[in-house]
Amino acid sequence: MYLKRSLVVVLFLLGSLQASAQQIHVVNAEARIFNPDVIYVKPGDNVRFVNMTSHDAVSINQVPLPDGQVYEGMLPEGAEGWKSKMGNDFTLQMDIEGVYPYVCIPHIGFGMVGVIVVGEPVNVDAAMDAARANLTGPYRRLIGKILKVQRAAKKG
Ligand SMILES: [Cu+2]
Repeated sequence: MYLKRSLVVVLFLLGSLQASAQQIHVVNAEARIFNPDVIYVKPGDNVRFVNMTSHDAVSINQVPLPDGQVYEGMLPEGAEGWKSKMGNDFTLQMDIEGVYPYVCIPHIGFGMVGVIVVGEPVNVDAAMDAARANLTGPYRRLIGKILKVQRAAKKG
């Protein structure tokens, strides 16, 4: 009896540790925007994209450009990024610290873009330099979002 109760207590404690260690954050695709457009999470947290019926979400380094090129230098070192399936809700686990600019390809012309910030925005200055130097056409919409993160980081 006593042993059983202790086991329940231990399991409960493990459960709450797990809950506090890993949070799920939701990004809602609303018409032509991601809400919130900039989201701050901790390393190990999940980010869930919902209402993605007519949208996708693609990290800027995985956007297929017409000439076979890709945009580099805007994700943290070692981060692979992601490319969601058009129309599908999905969940990311964010492990590597830094900023992750991303876009909805069908609605890039409307400025449907966002940034995920994991822990400290360690690469925000590099991301901004790369964005200003390399982004073309409607993808330059990301500059304003990265700027938002950069300004918040400077305020401390
Ligand atoms: Cu969209």
